[in-house]
Amino acid sequence: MSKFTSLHEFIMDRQAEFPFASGELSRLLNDIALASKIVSRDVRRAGLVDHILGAQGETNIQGEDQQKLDVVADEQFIKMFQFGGEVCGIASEENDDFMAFENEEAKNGKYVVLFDPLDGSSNIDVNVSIGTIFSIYRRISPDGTKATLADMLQKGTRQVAAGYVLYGSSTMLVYSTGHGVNGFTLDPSIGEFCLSHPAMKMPETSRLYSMNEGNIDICHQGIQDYIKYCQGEEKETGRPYSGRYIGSLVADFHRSLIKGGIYIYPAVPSAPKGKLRLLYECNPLAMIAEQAGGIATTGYERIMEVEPTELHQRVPYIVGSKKMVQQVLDLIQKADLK
Ligand code: P6P
Repeated sequence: MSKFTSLHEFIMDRQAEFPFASGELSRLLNDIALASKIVSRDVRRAGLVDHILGAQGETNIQGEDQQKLDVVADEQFIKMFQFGGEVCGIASEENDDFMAFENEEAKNGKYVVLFDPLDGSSNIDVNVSIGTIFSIYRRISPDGTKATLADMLQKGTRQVAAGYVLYGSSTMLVYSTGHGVNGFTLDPSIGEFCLSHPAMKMPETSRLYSMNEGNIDICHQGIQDYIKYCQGEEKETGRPYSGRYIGSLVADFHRSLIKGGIYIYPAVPSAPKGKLRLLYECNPLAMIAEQAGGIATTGYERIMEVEPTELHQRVPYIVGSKKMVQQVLDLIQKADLK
């Protein structure tokens, strides 16, 4: 039985590791945890929203407009960032443009946060796990001025922290500040995130692959070759691979982090640059993957080295166990040489 460590205690204990250990990043991480608890409560009630508390788009019995859960989550995080005192601006999957906060509390904020408030929200109706993904940068524009687009369009290598919240069978918050990866599970009976997965390491290999195989015939030949290998067409002896695809990025990624595996969302004709977003999906998970010993790549470039050019930029995404991703890269290179 190990000692109970709350997220708050853990952050304070590790504060000295932060490059700017003046407590600002600690407070920001605690703000994210608080907003996540509120979103977790709302997610757990989602099934009631449409069927008992009033359908989205209608007014509920309190006469309140029933909003889509991802809009509610987006507003929850934005409010937390805007008035938390550490953030001068944000970019969100739910908002076309970035937001430069102008209120008094935010003008001295030293950080910007890019996030997807509720990724996979189309799965809510079928009660499948969903997640929040966040990426934190130091602003590059002068303190005290309005946040700029340049603050948002920074390479993934410049993230000071990144992580995700998985609203699954339990609610977990997993994050890194560049000193490894740690996972915290929410104990709803006390409303605390408790350190449950210290020093997380992604297994170097596994037999779990995760891809929407509806794309198998319309993606890069090297990826087709890899999936066919996993399906056993060219494999010697040994247990077959298993396909696992939840269709919720955070859930599929989290499984790879715990059990090992590879997640692939390639470029396809309907999404020639890939489907997933660089800034608030791929980069934060790439930081977690690399900090845990994994790899995250477009197939040709390290994800965190991709130069951002626009907020909602998409990239092909291959992320997971080192040996599995390397095998895909080798097959892509081999296919390109033919
Ligand atoms: P497809 C959810 O919409 C999402 O952005 C990710 O969470 C998920 O991995 C992917 O899209 C699923 O996409 O095309 O397989 O339905």
